[in-house]
Amino acid sequence: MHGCHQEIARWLEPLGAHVRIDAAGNLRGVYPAARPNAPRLLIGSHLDTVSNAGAYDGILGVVLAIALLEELRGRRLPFAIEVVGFSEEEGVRFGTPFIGSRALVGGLAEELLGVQDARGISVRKAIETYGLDPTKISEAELHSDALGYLEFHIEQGPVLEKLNLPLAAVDGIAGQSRLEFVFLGRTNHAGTTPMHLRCDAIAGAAEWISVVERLAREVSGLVATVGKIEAKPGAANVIAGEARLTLDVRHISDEIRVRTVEDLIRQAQELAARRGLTVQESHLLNQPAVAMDSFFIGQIEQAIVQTGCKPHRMASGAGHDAMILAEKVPSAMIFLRTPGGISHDPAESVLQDDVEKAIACGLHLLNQLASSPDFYKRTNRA
Ligand code: HGY
Ligand code: MN
Ligand code: MN
Repeated sequence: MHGCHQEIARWLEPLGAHVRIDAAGNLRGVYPAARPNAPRLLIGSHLDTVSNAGAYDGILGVVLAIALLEELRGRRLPFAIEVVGFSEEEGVRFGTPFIGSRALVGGLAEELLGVQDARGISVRKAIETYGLDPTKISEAELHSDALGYLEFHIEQGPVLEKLNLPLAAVDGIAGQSRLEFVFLGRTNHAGTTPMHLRCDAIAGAAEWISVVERLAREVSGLVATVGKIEAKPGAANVIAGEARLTLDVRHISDEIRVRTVEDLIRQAQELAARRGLTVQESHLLNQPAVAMDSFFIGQIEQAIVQTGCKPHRMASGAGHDAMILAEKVPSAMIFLRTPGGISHDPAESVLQDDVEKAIACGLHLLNQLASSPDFYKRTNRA
């Protein structure tokens, strides 16, 4: 991340932006306005990735923000532009997403700083090891001069490709629940233990995983994923005594999502009891669905039309920092088509022509906002 921040600073500073890394590890690059003490518009995305990721999820939103500054060719607007590269949006290392963006809305709670990674290193320790001071996290918070937040991001799904559209305005982001389940049975010998005398944690977890998939297939718009499973002791000739797995549930309706999680917890407990297992679940995230800002959505659609493309509105199944920023400032997203709908994989890609259209759309958007009296009337929701 040090190297990534240095590279991005090398792109931003020649454009006249002042770059710093805040105490939550977010890159903050401010491109000044035409006059001092002007309000600011934030444009950015996250710089971290999932393991074995593609090359566009997150970073494309930061690079597009920098490309817009380049396209301004030194022109200053009535508002400053703050390019933000968020840390820890994916939640891979600490199990909890949106750590960097929470710092901007004052949501980086004390207990989150204590959460540890697989090696027992806490968020607080990781911040110190990077060379930052976790006691200064409150300084990362947005001030009342923030007019809003825009995020360019790949769709990460098949919708725009099916519609043969390059760009879309996001009108809402699905809520997401993340939990960890631990099924506990009894380790035993694979050769000498008859089937009816087993308390097999992996077999129990496997039965429950098929329940997760079946339930999600039955509810429209619901997705549920067991993305990680670890078994102990993990030997071919030993019946597993422990199976630890993650659950990710998403839906645009919070009521359906929460009810699904409750149902899956109940079914895990019933199945465990039937198999002589115990099961413990821990809640890692309960992120409500978030609507994007209607003024921005209208402005984005207008800019898409100006770019010569057909406007389209859609919800995002993926979570984004915009859903955290929306707690404090009007926020919105512009999606770019994802060829093959493939993401969170090295095969993730974008079409260069779509990226050019995204830059043109972003420039139309900046010019629209620069001349919009309504834009300046907006105030922080803080
Ligand atoms: O998992 C997600 O929704 C996103 O990629 N952070
Ligand atoms: Mn992602
Ligand atoms: Mn992302």
